[in-house]
Amino acid sequence: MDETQIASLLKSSDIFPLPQSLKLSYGTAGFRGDASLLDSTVYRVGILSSLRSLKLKPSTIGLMITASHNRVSDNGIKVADPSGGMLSQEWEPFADQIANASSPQELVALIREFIEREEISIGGGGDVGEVWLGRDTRPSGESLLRAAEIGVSSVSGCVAVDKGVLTTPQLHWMVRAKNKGLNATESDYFESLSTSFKCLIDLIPVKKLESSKLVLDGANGVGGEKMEELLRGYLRNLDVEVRNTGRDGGVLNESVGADFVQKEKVVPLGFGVNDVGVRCASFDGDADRLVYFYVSSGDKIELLDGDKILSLFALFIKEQLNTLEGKLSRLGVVQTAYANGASTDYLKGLGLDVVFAKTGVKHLHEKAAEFDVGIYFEANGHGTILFSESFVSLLVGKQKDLSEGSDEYNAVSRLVAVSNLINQAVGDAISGLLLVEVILQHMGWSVQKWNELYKDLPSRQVKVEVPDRTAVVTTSEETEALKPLGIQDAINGEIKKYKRGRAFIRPSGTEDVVRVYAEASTQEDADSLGDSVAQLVKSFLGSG
Ligand code: G16
Repeated sequence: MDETQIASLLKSSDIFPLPQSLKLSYGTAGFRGDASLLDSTVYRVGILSSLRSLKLKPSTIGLMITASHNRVSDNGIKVADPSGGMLSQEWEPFADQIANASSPQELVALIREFIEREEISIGGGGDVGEVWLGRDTRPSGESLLRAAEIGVSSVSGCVAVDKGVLTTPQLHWMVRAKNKGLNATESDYFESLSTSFKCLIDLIPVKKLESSKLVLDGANGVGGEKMEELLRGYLRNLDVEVRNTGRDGGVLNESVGADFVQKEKVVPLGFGVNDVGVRCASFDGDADRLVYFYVSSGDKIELLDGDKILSLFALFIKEQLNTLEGKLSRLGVVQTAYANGASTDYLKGLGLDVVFAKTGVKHLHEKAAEFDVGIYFEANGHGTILFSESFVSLLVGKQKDLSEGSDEYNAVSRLVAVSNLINQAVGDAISGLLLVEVILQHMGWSVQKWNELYKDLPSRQVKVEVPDRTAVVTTSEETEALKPLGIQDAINGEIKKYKRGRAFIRPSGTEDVVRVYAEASTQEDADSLGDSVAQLVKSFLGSG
């Protein structure tokens, strides 16, 4: 790193001093916190993204300004690697270090040491690193994006490209496409989704059900807006009414959106008794999560969460794979400890390989990629289907030898279309919604019929505010707490009191809380188990 580069970093980092006593951790999906404190963090992640781009040259990296499901006053950053997936976990410790560097000098020293270790050449001329920036609709997004731009361009040879307001999965999709040398604009994204959606609709053998209206809760965020754009410009015949677009004064994620609906299991604002029985869906703030629901009565809903979406997808994919001659593929599904026990039983009953990963799509994605077709979903609605490149090539090759219109030909065509429809980079509420819609039409199922695949075990989730959530340390699968000492024995004591009782605690990686999950054979028992475990958390860790 030459003197000019050092001077440039020192100068730009002076503009963004680290707020006093700010301690950040990369967390489940990148840095998050109160937006007013994040300028220095975003600027520094801008530098990191440039270094990543230079390291993996020639490649484009994505940097998304979003705090997803968190409240509107928060913001954060997600980084997309050239594959479109999350930033490699190997770089997270460096991200933590630079985000917490207390002075420009310390920051530069850390960068210098890192680029030497990683053998990244800066400013050698020729190599241009590129970072694509996107943001959600949060009011703080624009100024944070400017800080990211300064960070990116303070590394010699690197440029920032502002892609404007996007959903997180759109940016991941675009980064993946760009690095594969494909067309990578937002309209290419819409085009790819709508073309494969129409292809799947055309492949429905017999229309068993008239398509009915879907009502979408856009969480007052970017997803509703983008869904409307897709409907207006590409899928005019799809009957979707979008509510909670944010245009009518609603607040992002406040009593709306996938996180709210999935955790509270009540109707979001803007929905009510007039919607009883209607098929509804919710996105989260940056549209990487999707859940379905229908209003049963009053403010009560029947929730079809990520587990149920996973089950629907698994059933459909399995049906297509079974139609192919010969054993061509390994299909697997990935869940987390939050998966409802009934869903896991159902998936195992289908004869599927079910594996578990830690919370966080980065962990699930990695495991799903080990299969030819790997489906992963978190119960909160974040998930997708990964097709290995070799399997897609095999399908495309096979298609040429089959007679058009045969069952096998149609099954192969459906699988290829699904691989184009469903976002291969990351969980994507828009593409997930389109796939759910087409599968329901294919099966001839209403949302109620879909819900009957299995009955969820009653569950309860509680957030507990504590002085220091990092005092909770869990096993790698997050099902047992190793610290504070003694808490797991106390939790086990509570679990024993309930039929089909199951509970665990873990520190959130996106909010300053400890999460409690409880499951039991009745709702009353699940509530009671959840409350008593929350009490244990408070008594071991104190109240926040
Ligand atoms: C992020 C991650 C998800 C994770 C969620 C909650 O979602 O991408 O994988 O499930 O945070 O994580 P935690 O329980 O650690 O707070 P999002 O939609 O908020 O970006």
